[in-house]
Amino acid sequence: MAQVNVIGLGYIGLPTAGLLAQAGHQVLGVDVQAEVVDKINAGLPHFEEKGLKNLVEESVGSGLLKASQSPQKADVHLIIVPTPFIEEDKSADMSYVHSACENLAPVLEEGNLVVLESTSALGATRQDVMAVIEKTRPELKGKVHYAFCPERAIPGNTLYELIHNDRVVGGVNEASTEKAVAFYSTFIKGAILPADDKVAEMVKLSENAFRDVNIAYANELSIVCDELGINVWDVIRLANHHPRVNILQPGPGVGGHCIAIDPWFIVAASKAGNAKLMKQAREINDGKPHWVVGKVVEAVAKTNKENPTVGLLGLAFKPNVDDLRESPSLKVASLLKSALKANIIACEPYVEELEGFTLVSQEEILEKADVLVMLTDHDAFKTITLENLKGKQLIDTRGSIN
Ligand code: SAJ
Repeated sequence: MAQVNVIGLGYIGLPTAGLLAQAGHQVLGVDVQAEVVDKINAGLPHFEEKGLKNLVEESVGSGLLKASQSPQKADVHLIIVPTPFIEEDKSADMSYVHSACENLAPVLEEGNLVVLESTSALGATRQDVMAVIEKTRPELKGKVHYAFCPERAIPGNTLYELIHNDRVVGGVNEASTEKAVAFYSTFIKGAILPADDKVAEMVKLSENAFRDVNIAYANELSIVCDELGINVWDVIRLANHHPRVNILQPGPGVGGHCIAIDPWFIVAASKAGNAKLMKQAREINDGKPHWVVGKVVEAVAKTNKENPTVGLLGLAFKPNVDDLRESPSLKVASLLKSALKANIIACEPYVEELEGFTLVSQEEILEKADVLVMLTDHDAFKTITLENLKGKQLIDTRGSIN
């Protein structure tokens, strides 16, 4: 068993640190935020995720997981820090990765393994990790192993997916790949698939771009069907009976911090402009909230009321989570505020308060709304019946009510 530094204790870093400790490794979780470190040392996670509370309590209790603001000497160092999206030039902000590497460099020793897990632009393993470390510690050139190993876990089922999903591990040379494969095999039950760093980086981005392109197809189909007066939900349901067809679900757009962002890194990397389909898919999915707003504006006009009420169901980026990051539902809500004179109210069971919005209960929204817009189909909304919709206009972006 190894001594491991997990740098970055966020949505993936903390679960990974706990799972490593559970597998018997001695883990130091590193985070720049003192309050996060203190909480974890007290055995408490700082965010909600199924099973995480028990895992952190047990790992800290057994002495195998400790947290600190700075890394120590270890055999393996995993970098799992945020790489925020820079809207202006559609790039990844690698500054957290850079500072993680600068802090790590002084404790690194010959033979250590450094793995980048954060979603990154292509080339990051070499440019943003290896080169940054070698600048501070030139004497370690060629003596430290470097690899990229993207995570694939879905929020809401992170612990299960981290252990059971197959993982791609790409080293900067064969020895690095072998070392990383051997390490991940100590705690992952899925297959560990060897690659090189460039392939592994592209695998991560292309998985999310694949999904984005397929959702764009569903979103485009929904707009075409709407124009032609055809029920898209029936079309998809029936088309998917074909053994080789699996059309995804249209919605108000694509959100979250992964699928709506990663394809841009491929688009940016192809300087010759060859990533045409992926770029178009991004634009289709980003355009969907605007299309939904147009539909709501039309519906409001049809109410013939001077001051109608528009009720928005769900603001999170996908069902049954509290995450509002890059949420297309929230985008629709914000656009409607400037597009309409109407009263806008919203029901978001996973959020208590939200600046700039009037959040109400499901009961109240069903009572007051003249136009009801289904944006995020949380399970809680499954109780809504046709009876509830009498006298109202419905815009159902998820096809979950009609
Ligand atoms: N969506 C649709 N229609 C669909 C499926 C999804 O409109 O048929 C929308 C959702 O409502 C949401 C967005 O797409 O707004 C993304 O949701 P998601 O549940 O598909 O994915 P994420 O963003 O939560 O997680 C993704 C996953 N990647 C893939 O499925 C290829 C996850 O496995 C990755 O680990 C994660 O990105 C990541 O960290 O990259």
